[in-house]
Amino acid sequence: MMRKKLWITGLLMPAMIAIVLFRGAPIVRAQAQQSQASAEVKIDNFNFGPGTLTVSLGTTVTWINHDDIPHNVVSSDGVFKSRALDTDEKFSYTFTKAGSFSYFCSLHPKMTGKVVVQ
Ligand SMILES: [Cu+2]
Repeated sequence: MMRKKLWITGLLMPAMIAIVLFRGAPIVRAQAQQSQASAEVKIDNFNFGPGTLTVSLGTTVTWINHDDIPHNVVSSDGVFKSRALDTDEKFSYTFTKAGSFSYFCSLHPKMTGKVVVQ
């Protein structure tokens, strides 16, 4: 009887600790994402600046059009796509996967840029 009780305790305790640990993990991750940085790409004189932007995972990148004509921001791999941005309009995208993301303006395909997510 005594041995059986000990055996159950020995099995249940690690299981309960594991549940507590696994339950706690997503909360920590959510808080980490909320404190992530943001970055900015300026669209000016038919250029994306900086042309290559390097950010950490979870960063929200905002493109702002400073030109007098509309531009958009279109991912080469279909990851994100903005509508046409008029002067001073913004488009934001949060990068949740690591990698290199090339993009362009589909109104002026020679306008290209890249976001590197580490
Ligand atoms: Cu453009």
